[in-house]
Amino acid sequence: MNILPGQINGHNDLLEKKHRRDYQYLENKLTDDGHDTEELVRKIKALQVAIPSWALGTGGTRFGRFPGGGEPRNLEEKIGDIGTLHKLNRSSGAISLHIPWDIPDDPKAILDLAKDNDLVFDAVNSNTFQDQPRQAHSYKFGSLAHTEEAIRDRSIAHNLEVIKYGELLGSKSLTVWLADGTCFPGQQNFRKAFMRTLESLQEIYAGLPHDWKMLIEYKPYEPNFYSTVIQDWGSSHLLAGKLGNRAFSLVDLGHHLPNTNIEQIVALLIMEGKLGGFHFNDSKYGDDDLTVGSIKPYQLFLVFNELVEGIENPALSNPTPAWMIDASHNVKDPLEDLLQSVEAIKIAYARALLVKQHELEEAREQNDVVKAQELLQNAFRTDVRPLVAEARLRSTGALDPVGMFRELAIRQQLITERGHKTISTGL
Ligand code: PSV
Ligand code: MN
Ligand code: MN
Repeated sequence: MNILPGQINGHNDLLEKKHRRDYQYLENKLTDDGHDTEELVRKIKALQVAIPSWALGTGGTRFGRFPGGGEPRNLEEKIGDIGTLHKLNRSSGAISLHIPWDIPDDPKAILDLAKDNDLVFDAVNSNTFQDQPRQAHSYKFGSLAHTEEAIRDRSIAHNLEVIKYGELLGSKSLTVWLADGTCFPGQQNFRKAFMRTLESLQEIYAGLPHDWKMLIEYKPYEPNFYSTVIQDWGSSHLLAGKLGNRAFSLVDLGHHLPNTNIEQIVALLIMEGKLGGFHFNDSKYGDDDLTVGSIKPYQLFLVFNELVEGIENPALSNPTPAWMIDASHNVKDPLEDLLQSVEAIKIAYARALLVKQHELEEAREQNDVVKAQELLQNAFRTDVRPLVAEARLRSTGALDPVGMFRELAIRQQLITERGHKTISTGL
């Protein structure tokens, strides 16, 4: 979808008067409160959140899928869709590929197309949870943790192949999420399965380019429902620690049991310099991949508070994590949902930037519980939307990305171009 700068300017012209009023009010308030608004805008502008290639089509559930039409039919069209998002919000400038769902048959052409759309390739994701057509070995009973060496070897080879594709596209990290685990007590020896996983990961790590990271994702259940080999941050951290300094844990917000204190996990992983990646979504019951910020915005803010404090703290040396949205839905337009997701992430980030870290630390030292809570909630209760909009405006994005998506009838245009019934891969 070609969106012309003139169209964005036209949209912004209509909204700018109101935006200026709102921004002026917030700018005065924040300046009075001791914040440097220019610095805040600069930081918000710099935040880029990768879009996974599997989030552009309707995800569906095991009970059915209700595609909305005009969904991308191949990698080229997926890149086109992410390019559209990026033009609108200027914060979706990276794509995360899943192999073999999105094999770049002509990597050079794909790279050029991504460049034309102002996109870079973020982490590449391997897939050893689904059998592919004509695959000799089945992942039914696991992949990197499988009891059979031939299947472990096949899984290792797949990961190494994914790295090769990533290298051609300029990616710098491999994300490993495993479905390996069990559905029934007694099915597996926990320690042996873990050790087999470690050994397999060691072989992949040996093939990791020197400037790459390996990101190890954990998940407590699904598709296995009794145990998973990498069930929690402890298991992931254990593996990352044993592998070496280019291996990190990846936190996916949806991969925790209800009420887990995710912000505390983030704080400790950053303390260890081992938080490598972050997947955003939200959930009410489980890993149901709802839109980030739609259910627990305060939790998201608290997580960002740890991320901001941890990453900006000169005493700590955690690298900036790879940010990615990891959600797909059945009832929303996927592109509108991604615009909402990026906006929710930026709002949480902007609010976290308002936390007065020194004062918070002082309150903590003095056990002033009320003051600590006030400091956090003052930041959380600030309506930062004009700040986020200002950052977008200054990056040549649209003041109201979802509004503009609708004004331009982008979905209708995609349906005209691609048709109502399209097949796209995705979870
Ligand atoms: C499955 O839970 C999952 O959503 C993981 O979070 C991965 O990041 C993603 O699929 C792709 O492998
Ligand atoms: Mn994930
Ligand atoms: Mn997930």
